[in-house]
Amino acid sequence: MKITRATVIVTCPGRNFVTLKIETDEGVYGIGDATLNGREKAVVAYLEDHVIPVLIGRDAHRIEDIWQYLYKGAYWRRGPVTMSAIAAVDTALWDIKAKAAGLPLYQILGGASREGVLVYGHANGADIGETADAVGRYRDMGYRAIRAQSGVPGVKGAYGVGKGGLYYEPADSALPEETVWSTPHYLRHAPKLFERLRAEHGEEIELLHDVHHRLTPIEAARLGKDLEPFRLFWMEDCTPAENQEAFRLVRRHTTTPLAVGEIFNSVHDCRTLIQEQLIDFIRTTVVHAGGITHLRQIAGLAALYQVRTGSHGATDLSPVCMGAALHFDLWVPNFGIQEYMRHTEETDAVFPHAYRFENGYLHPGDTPGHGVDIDEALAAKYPYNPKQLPVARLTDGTLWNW
Ligand code: EZ4
Ligand code: CO
Repeated sequence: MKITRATVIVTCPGRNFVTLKIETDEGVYGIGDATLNGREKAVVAYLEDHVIPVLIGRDAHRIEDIWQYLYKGAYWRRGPVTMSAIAAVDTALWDIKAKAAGLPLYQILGGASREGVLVYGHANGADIGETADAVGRYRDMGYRAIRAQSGVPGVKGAYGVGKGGLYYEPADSALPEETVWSTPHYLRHAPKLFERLRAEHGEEIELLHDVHHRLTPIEAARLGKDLEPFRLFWMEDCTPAENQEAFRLVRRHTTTPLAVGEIFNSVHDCRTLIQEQLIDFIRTTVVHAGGITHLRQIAGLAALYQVRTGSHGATDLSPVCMGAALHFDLWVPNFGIQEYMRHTEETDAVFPHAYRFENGYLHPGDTPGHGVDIDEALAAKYPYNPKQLPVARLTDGTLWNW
């Protein structure tokens, strides 16, 4: 089955998405997500200028060989742009293989290991009361696991606080918005949030929290300890992880489970974290970590060390990524949880999909392939609209980690 054509589709039904479509001489086509939030055009150029020309004429069934060709053949390995481009090709090829076999993708990977994919939603609020109410709304919708973030007194524009409603979108400005960060205020506030959530919502609901890289290792250790009474499912990205050894310090001090990896793009970004069992959940995704092929390798390493998966699933990962991720999640033996931020109705209309939410679980559906398509005519009605993520500065002006 020869690849005859590949095209990149950029669309902005509320936010920007980049999709790769690969067509074959047998009429079967596949799609893959290539969205890199705030850096979309870099991946578009990488695909159009450097990847698509070498794909034409190759056998679409040779997924592994094409992956190796794009990774080793580029000479320049890894990095978010390269790995998102490779991921898009890989996802589209798995879609094609499963469609050609007439099977949903999870069957090709090894079949279902569970009945559904446990997901967590996002409860945000300007203060603790609003967040507690938002948790209630997610419980009413059937969610069994909920991430909770709230505004922090003394901090303007804390991470994860929406502008109203259930929808949260951090990349909403043509040039990066400047926010202010105060660690002392946050460290005093966060345990109060979870104390209130446990008092109001009980022990049964799983609660998660995203620190979004704001703390130093010893501050993260302190927060982990302070959150222990509230039994979090995980504390995410408590400190930047380029230095994987930094997590040794956090780990030594707290039993709060740790999750990291949404900005990783390769198994080498998490090798030490996994092998030294410094984390409990690895958050690498289909789109940013080289596709199903590479994610499978990361999950395989993690399984040896009882680290479970907890893939990133924010709104900047398109429904195409979500569909592929759900097939992966249904199969992967060491599955933990899947993040699920609901897309807007406009986005769902551009990307018709087979996956569905029921009682706190997502199901990928049984449509052959990964079950997500793109309505190209509708996509064309939403032109690219440049948006970037915010930056954060400490109160004295020092640039910090957003
Ligand atoms: O800030 O996806 O866990 N979710 C997150 C997200 C990220 C965005 C960055 O593109 O941290 O909200
Ligand atoms: Co996060």
